[in-house]
Amino acid sequence: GASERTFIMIKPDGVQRGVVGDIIRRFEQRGYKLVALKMLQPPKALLESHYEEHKGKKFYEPLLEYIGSGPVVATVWEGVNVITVGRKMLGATDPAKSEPGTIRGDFGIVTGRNIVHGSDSESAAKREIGLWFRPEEVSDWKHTAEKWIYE
Ligand code: YYY
Ligand code: MG
Repeated sequence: GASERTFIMIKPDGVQRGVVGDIIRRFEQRGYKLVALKMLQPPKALLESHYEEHKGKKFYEPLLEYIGSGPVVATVWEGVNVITVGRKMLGATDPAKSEPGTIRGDFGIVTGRNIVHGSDSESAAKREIGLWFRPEEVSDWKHTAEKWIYE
């Protein structure tokens, strides 16, 4: 598979629960490369764009209120299959259906407080990275361990 990038965001509940470091650790430990990171209080317009596919659904307004309620930690990770594997590391949307060992399965109980966001496709990843980061905020750097992570 080709190397790709995904957008992973630790939601305000993840920040409040004190699991920012744990979530970053899991991706680092797996071998993925951190290429962008920032904490911010997301403006409403950004969240409307980010969640535009859900506009009109019954959970849309509470979702925007929840994600906008405090600072989030926005990150971009790079590696082979990181979009699909990243989603597996997150677990199911509903933490009750997430396996233990996943982020949501280890830290969450209900869908409306599910700790973390991850892009679900290549097109979503591109779109979300572009929404949350300016190009110069994403670092190109060489992982010196790369030859020990990939064959
Ligand atoms: O991509 P993912 O976050 O796993 O789920 P989505 O179906 O895209 O929904 C986005 C977000 O909305 C979800 O993480 C929690 C919230 N949500 C909700 O509160 N209630 C639902 N029934 C569905 C989603
Ligand atoms: Mg989604």
